[in-house]
Amino acid sequence: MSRIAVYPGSFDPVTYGHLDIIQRGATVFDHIVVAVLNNSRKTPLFTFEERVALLKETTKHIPNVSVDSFNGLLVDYVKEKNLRIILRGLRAISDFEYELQISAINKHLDPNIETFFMMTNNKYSFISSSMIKETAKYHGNVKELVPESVERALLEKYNSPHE
Ligand code: COD
Repeated sequence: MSRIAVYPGSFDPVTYGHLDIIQRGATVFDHIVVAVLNNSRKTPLFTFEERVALLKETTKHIPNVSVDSFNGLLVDYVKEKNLRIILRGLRAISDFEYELQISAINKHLDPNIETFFMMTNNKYSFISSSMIKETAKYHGNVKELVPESVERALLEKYNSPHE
């Protein structure tokens, strides 16, 4: 039986923190489906298409990783794909409370679903997409925090006359 995990998120944008979880997850599970939420409550900086494209570009070297998207409830997406494992990353206590809540509601909605957590890599424990955006907005250096393609995309966003 092959073990396929869904790694869901906003990925606005993908960081080395996310990529570390994907990379390590891909050594534990047979396949990782990175699932990008399309209809977020928050207004993302990057469009849905841009977030998916950056994820595809930055994970293309890992053969057992694919990128997909979902709308609505995560449990419905996971069920529809005939899967049952959700993979999430944990950084600090602040993540724990939120993650505990969403894993509990997901379990309530579908008892067949199991959420697995991977601890952050110490090197990337302080990285979040929101901090990356704020740093890039004020022209701080994000070089070691995101891949080059993401750094370029951030530069374009914040140098564009619409921002
Ligand atoms: N190190 C380790 N892990 C990290 C790091 C890092 N530096 N940075 C982020 N992560 C982890 C996060 O902890 C998370 O597990 C994952 O990477 C993705 O993070 P984000 O921030 O891109 O994505 P989120 O947390 O905004 O994604 C939330 C979902 C989209 C999964 C959630 O809102 C959802 O499922 N929405 C659909 C509606 C639904 O079903 N809701 C639940 C019932 S109410």
